Amino acid sequence: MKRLLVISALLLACHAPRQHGVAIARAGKASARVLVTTVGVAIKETGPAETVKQFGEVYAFSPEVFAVRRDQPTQITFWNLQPDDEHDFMLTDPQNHVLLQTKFAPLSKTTFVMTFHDEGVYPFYCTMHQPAMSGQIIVTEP
Ligand SMILES: [Cu+2]
Repeated sequence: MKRLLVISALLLACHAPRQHGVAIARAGKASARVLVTTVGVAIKETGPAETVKQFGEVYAFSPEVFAVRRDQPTQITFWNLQPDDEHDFMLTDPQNHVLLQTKFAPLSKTTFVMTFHDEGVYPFYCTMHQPAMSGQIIVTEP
């Protein structure tokens, strides 16, 4: 009987509720910080004109790949450096379900505190500037 109780307790511990997904807030305490900027790689105002003609305007997130730790609240701030271009940010989970979609106005700073509860690769995109303006958040073990 005692043995059965111990096994039951162990099973309960293994099935203790654990939060899945990602918590996204606009503010809060964070123990890590990442700053992501938007970069004009080839744009109509400054060229190179031949590149814009061939590829269209090309923008990128910088950094476009970064790592965060699972269960660690991480402040992620976006600076849209373009004075006259809007960007957006669509974050998905590893199964491509959309977790967040938001816009960044020209010359804006936008901050989130994100806490990922599952390890994996989380793709993100600016849907206005595909395919170049894309990236990934890699969630690693704590
Ligand atoms: Cu963009």
